[in-house]
Amino acid sequence: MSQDETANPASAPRGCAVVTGASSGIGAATAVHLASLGYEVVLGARRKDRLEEVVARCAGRGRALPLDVADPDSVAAFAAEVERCDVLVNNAGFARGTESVAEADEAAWTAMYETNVLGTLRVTKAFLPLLIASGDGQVITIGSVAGREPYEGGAGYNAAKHAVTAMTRVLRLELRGQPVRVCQIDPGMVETEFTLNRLGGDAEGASAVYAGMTPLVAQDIAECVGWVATRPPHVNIDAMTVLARDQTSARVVHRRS
Ligand code: 8X3
Repeated sequence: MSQDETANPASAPRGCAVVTGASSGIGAATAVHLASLGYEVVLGARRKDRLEEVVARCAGRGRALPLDVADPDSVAAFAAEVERCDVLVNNAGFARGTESVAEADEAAWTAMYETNVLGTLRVTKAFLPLLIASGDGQVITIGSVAGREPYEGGAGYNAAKHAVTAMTRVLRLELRGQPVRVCQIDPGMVETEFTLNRLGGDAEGASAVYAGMTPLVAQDIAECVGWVATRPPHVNIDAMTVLARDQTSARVVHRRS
């Protein structure tokens, strides 16, 4: 790819991008954005009906496949349907609960670990051969500020996302000499269904999280993914933390009264 094409990504022919958790939020916005940049996009998620709605916004360059990253058989079946992968966006993940360590719900911890950590591992493992074969593969994992900075009430999610951060860093080391770049993008507060899910559907609680501040939106992170993906092959953006201007660290937020 020439520097000119990099500067004007929409004009460049692209390869194939795989996006997990693509039925909503950051995953959906990323799939649509990568399609707008010219990528053929394979969208994976459990909710096939919602995936199809996202595919309809992918300019004819999207394909929906069922995927539950917490299920090894589902990951294997998903990967078997994909012949080419230049960019893998590991986005599937969630938080559940805000209990203290003393009150920790082990089922919630297990579920978070299963999807955020093992899910990311399974999908990455499944696609590494295609990424290497592409000659310029990229793994872009959506981590979280929670994987960089622990906060009270966040232990289960903090632990899972810190594990993701560790895995990303190890992968980067282990792929030395291979034609695969590895990046982790760590968003802070992004207004999506994330918080509503974390709080078990408590809409009032979820809107209080963003009260008086301006959070990021999914498109902000999608554009970061697109920028990382379209750097020239010799450039590896190792990590990127993206916070709203009002959020100065994981739990320090400026709110207008
Ligand atoms: C989401 C960011 O601050 O809710 O990954 O943990 S936070």
